[in-house]
Amino acid sequence: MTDTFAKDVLAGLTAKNKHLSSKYFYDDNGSRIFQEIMNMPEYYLTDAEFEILSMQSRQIIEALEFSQPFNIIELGAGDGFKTFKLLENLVNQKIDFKYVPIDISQEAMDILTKRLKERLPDLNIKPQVGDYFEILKVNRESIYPSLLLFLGSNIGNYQNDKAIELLKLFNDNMKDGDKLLIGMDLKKNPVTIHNAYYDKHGITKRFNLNLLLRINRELDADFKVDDFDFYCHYNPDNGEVKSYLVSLREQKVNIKKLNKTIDFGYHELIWTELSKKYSLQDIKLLAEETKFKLNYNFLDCKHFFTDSLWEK
Ligand code: AVI
Repeated sequence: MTDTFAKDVLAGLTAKNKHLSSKYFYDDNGSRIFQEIMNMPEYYLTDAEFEILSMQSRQIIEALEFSQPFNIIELGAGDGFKTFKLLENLVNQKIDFKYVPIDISQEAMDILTKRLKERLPDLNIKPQVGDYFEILKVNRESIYPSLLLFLGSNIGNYQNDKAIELLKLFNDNMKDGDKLLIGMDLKKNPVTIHNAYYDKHGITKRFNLNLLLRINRELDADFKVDDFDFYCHYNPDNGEVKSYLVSLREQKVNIKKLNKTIDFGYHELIWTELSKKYSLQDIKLLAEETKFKLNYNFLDCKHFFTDSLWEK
């Protein structure tokens, strides 16, 4: 990771418009801050998706129309436990399925497996650590149907062309009739979205600044985090929340491992994250463009979020 991390940081900070990828937010400290974000009342996404998966699990299972046994493969499961209610419902109904959570973090997989085994001793769980696509390739050979889970609006962190590429890759690695349940945050009152990301407690600011601390630690840099601020903006016209770090003065930052000094102008921005919001029409078009059939949108009661069921 460090090699690609170094390369990406160098490319991003020497670009005309500086940028860093939000995929690098999630070191151990960043993952802990993200848990704090998910616990904030303003960050409605977590509660909305939890409501869908707990209140509508029966309808979701029925909509799969799968013969048994089948597989549930969760991409980027983390240790978040968000799928618990869905799994609990399946286990209680004595449905024959195998749960395959996939994540790059061994630690996250160990925690998730331990917690699930304690609470659902009858669950057939086969955790996998590694690259999604290597594992999905193996799944293609399975004689059983599969449901892929890509929850939490993770797709919203990809720029449109990358999101299309990723969804097409999912599609290529699925069998005809396999399903994808994909979590997507919906367009809504811009004030609600603004408050979820520009939070008054400054937790999202800490989440962003942690990336500079990570560069200091892993690439031997001398970012002074007090000399940077956080800004984010929701554009209701295109559904994009864009997050930035802002240099509070003209300054130089030395990154020893890159052998590079980076100049920052007064108020210069580093773009750190895209969090895209969708209309139901946007979702239909995205499914069509990536060769899926959209079967059903499972919405929460406020219509803030959807777990959208797609079929190959
Ligand atoms: C992980 N991802 C879907 C989150 C989001 O809402 O874009 C990450 C996040 N960034 C700021 N707050 C939460």
